[in-house]
Parts: sequence; structure tokens; C-alpha cells
Amino acid sequence: MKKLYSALMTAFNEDDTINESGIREMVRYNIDHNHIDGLYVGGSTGESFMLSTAERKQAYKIAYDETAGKADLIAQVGSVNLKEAKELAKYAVELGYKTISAVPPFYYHFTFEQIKDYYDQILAGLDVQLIIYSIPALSGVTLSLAEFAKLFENPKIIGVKYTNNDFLLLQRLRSAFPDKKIYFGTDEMLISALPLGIDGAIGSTFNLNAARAKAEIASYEAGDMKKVFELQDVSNKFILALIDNDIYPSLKLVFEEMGVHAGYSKAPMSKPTAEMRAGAKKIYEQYIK
Ligand code: NAY
Repeated sequence: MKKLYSALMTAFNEDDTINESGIREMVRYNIDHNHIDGLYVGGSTGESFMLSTAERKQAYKIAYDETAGKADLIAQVGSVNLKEAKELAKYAVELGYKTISAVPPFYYHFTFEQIKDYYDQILAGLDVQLIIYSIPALSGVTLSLAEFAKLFENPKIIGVKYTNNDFLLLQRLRSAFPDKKIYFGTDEMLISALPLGIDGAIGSTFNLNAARAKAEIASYEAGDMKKVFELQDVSNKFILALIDNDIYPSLKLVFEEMGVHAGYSKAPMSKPTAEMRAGAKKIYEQYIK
């Protein structure tokens, strides 16, 4: 069975400090209500590239503690500051995370040799497995099939979180590396990734839309493609409405509608306006309630 992971959000207070109880509530909702297979902690949805090292550690610790072994956990430790990435990886492993993930180093257009060295250094001396976080649209780093092959030579690198709509590369990865894990990360294109043999999906919208996504996966596995299309169609109306309403703060606003105190997003992300609140209420009523 393909796995479904929510990309965990980080709840903030209005002054942009971390809201611990908000993170705990979202973890609990994912476990108790979504019955989620796992949580991806500290990724894009966690707004992690805007956090200090101490705040990133705090988020891993809260998620680990609240999950209490009831779901798989993956800590995203990637950073353009390699020293920070190594420190975060070590910290996550000491907490008990069995799997980490890392976005390639970004911004400076590093060479592939530098990228490979970054992964090797993060993993050196740690008893942990790693999933590459490939998200070219945000990181600016595109890895080719040959480059994935070189990274996958490291046995600790067990797969990729593939947030990319290049389906040719996805198919070639699946064919070339049947034993590596591939988790797809564009929720609105899940329908297109399912037939390519993904091992599961990791996404922000599953925090709220897990039941529909799970039903889509189950329908796919039962061969009911009409149902798969219908479910993805509703999901996409929901996801596009969220994007139109400013996705990260809106995911939290919809959580608030459901009584889950998800807090705010961190500046420079927007604080909710009256219009965003009204939009989120409508999204909740139309797609979640
Ligand atoms: C992450 O690290 O949190 C993810 O990449 C999760 C995947 C999400 N991508 C981003 C950039 O947030 O769930 C998707 C995405 O929000 C969704 O498909 C809507 O576009």
C-alpha cells in the first residue's frame, strides 16, 4: 500500500515565535483523525528556511515527542549552510529520527560534485537513512537521472521526495531504481504519479485532505480510474482555492475552522486579512466540513 505523509506545518504566535501547542495539535490531528502514515517535519510547508537553527531543532523535538512512535517521521535538515545541515542531522538522529531528508544546497549554483559532497558530509558518521528532497521550482536545483544514480550509490540514500512535475524523469527514476523509495510531492498531480509506481506521497494539503487522498490511492489500487479522477478533481478545486487564498496561512486558517489551533505563518509570509479569513471559511465549508 502506498503511504501518505503530511508535510507538517510550524505554528507561530502573532509575534513569529514558535507556538508549541499549535504544532502539537496538528500532529495529534494527523495521527488521531487522518491516521496518517507519517509526517515530513521541517520542509517547505514547515516554513523551515525562515527559522533559526534553534527553532528548527525545537520543531523536530516537539513533533518527535508528540508523535510518540505513532507515525513515521522524516526530518528535513537541508540548508545552504552545510554546518547547520550537519548539526540538524546529528540532532534529529540523537532525538530518535530514523530517516532524514535534505534539499540540495541552493542559491549559489553549486556543481554536482559539491552537491554530492554535501550529502556525503551530512551522512558521515550517522546511523540514519536519507531521502533527497528534490524541489527544483523552489530550490533552483535540478538533478538528472545520472546525478540521482551517483547519489543513490550511497546506500544510506534510500530515495527521493520528488516535488517536480517532470513525469519523464519520474518514470525513468522508477524504472532505473526499483528498490529506492519515491514519494511524490505535488498534491494536485497525484493522479499522474500513481501509475508511475510511486511509493507514496508527501504533501501540505494532506493535513486537511488526507481522507480524500487516501480514497484516491485506494481507488487507484482497486483499478477504479473514474473514481480516481473524480476524487482528484475535487482535491484540485480545494488545492487551487487554497493557493488563491495564500496557501500556507490558509491551511492554518482552515485548521482553525476545524478547532485545531494552528497559529500563524511567519513573516514575510502574510498574516491573515479579513478577506483571507472569509476565503478559508468558504474553503472549509465547501470541501472539508
Ligand atoms: C514540503 O517540503 O513541505 C513539501 O514540499 C510538501 C509538498 C508541497 N510543496 C510545497 C512547495 O509546499 O504539498 C505540496 C504543495 O504545497 C501542494 O502540492 C500545493 O501546490
